[in-house]
Amino acid sequence: AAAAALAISATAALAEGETVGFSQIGSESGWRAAETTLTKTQAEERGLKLQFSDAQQKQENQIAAIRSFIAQGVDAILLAPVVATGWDAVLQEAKEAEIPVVLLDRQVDSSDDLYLTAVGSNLVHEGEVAGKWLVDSVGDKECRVVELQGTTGSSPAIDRKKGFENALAGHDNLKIVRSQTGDFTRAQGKEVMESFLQAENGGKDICALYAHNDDMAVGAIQAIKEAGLKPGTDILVVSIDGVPDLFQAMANGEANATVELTPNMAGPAFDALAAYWKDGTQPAKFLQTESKLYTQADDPAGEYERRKGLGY
Ligand code: GZL
Ligand code: ZN
Repeated sequence: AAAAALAISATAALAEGETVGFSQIGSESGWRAAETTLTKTQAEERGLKLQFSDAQQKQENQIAAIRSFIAQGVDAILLAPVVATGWDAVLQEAKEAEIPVVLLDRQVDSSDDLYLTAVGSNLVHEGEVAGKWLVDSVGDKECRVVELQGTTGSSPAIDRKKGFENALAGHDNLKIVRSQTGDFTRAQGKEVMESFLQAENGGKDICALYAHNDDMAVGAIQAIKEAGLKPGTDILVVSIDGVPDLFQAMANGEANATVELTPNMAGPAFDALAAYWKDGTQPAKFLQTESKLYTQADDPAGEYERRKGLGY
C-alpha cells in the first residue's frame, strides 16, 4: 500500500512539474509583450517549467523551436503562429510524439485534430466591431478610410480586414482607399501612414484610419501630428488590442476607439492542459476570449491606469 501511495504521489508531483515549450512570435507589439509576461508569470504560479523561444517573426524559427521541444520531450507546446499556413508537418510530428499543442491568439489552416485547442478572440468579429463603430460615427458623410494591416498572411490580418469590410458593406459613403501592411509595429505603422498622408493631399482627404492593432495606430498618430493634422478629430482613429498607450492617446483626444484583446491567453491554455494531463479531457477546439469596444466615453485615463504595468 505504501509503495502504491508513493507511486501516486510521484505521478501527482509529475503533473505539477510539467514542462511546457512556448514558441512565441516575437515582441512586435506592446500586446505581444504583455502576453509573454502573463504566460511566464502564470507558468510560475502553476509550478510549470516554461521553455521560452522568441522567433523574431520568422516561421522557420518557430518550426525549429517546436522540433527542439519535441526532442526534449516536453509535456505540451504553446504556439502563437506568426502566419496561418505551413504548419501541417511539424504539428503532425508533435502529434506522433503525443505532445499536445495549444494555439495562442492566432489560427492555423491545419486540421484541428493536429492541436488540442486554440485560445483566442473572434478576429472577424473584432473587425466588425471596429467597422460598426466607424459606420455609426460618420453617419451619411463621405468618408475615405485608410487601413494599416497586420502581418501579411497572419490570421488577424486576414480576419480583421474581412470583419471591417463586412461592417462597411452597404454603406457606400465609406470607402477604404488605401490598405497596406504595417506588420503590427509602431515604426512601420508610422512609416506607412506617412505615405498615406502624402498620397492623400497631405492627409486632408483622409477621414479615418483603421489599424489592425493599437501599436500601428500609435505610430500613425505620430505621423498625423507631424503632418500638422489632429488625430482623433481631422482623422478618426480606430484600432484593436486595448494597450495602455492607446488609452493614453484616447484620453488626449488623439484616438477614438479600440477593441480590447485580452493578453491572458495562457490562463485558458494551462487550464485545458491541466485537465488533459489529469485524465485526457478533450477541450473544445476553440476557447474564445472577449472583444469589448472602448471609446472616449469609457474613462480612457482610468483604463490606462488599470493596464499600466501589466507587462505591455
Ligand atoms: C491578435 C494578435 C496580434 C495583436 C497584435 O490575436 O495575434 O498580434 O493584435 C500582435 O498586437 O502583433
Ligand atoms: Zn460580429
